[in-house]
Amino acid sequence: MHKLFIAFLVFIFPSFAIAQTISGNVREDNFLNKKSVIIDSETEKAIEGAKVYLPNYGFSTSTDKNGRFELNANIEDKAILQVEKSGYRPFSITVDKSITERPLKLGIERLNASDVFVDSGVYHLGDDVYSSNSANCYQFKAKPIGPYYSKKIKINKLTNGKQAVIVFGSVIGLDTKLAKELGQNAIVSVYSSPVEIIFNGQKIGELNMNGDNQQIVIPNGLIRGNNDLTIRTGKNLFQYNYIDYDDMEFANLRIEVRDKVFANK
Ligand SMILES: [Ca+2]
Repeated sequence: MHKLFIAFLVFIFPSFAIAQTISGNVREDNFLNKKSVIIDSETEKAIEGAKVYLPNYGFSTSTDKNGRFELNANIEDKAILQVEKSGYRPFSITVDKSITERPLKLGIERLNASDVFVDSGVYHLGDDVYSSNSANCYQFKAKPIGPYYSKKIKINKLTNGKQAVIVFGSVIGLDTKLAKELGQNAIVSVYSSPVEIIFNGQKIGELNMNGDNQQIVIPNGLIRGNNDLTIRTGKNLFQYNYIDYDDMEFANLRIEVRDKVFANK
């Protein structure tokens, strides 16, 4: 799992350079005496007084004057770690017990005027019924809000060459076919449909795997002044007697306006 985690980080790094897309960056640093550190991603200066949470373990702490913090929580499986500091974008990253042995250097970004919507909360979608082999199952402490998350969002008309992008800071607990193939859970034979992202009544994308900073572009033609965003969790495709929603959690949802990246030939 750790190898996969690193591979994902390597994968997202190039996109940072091209589109300034990710909400922070992560580097391993073995010289920190087992303390992780929070820095400003631009100036690389240590940030004092940032709040650090593990919502599913009921743990919270703050960084010291050198930006350092220690996790005195017994992390048994992957967990969402959240960082909050006023003037900065809420930041989250999925961690596991290796963080106590291999501390992290986390770069957080200043709030951006192009952030049109930010929800720093942790939401649990599903029905609270799940297998003990589910990805991250036992750490769901947030009460499920049901199969949907829904929000009304104002977006000003986009100028030429701009696009709006939905960013999921962290996603855990998905038991989709892809999550199973990637070894993100231990369920042998069954899987769920992906999470669907619905914008003004149209499905614009899916979440198929767990991980940080997953992004979905909103087609410009769908954007109005007032918009409906719905995130609907999947369901177990092998349970025919009743609906078994896939229990998952996401944190740090936001919508950013960015320069358009042209993918068409
Ligand atoms: Ca379920």
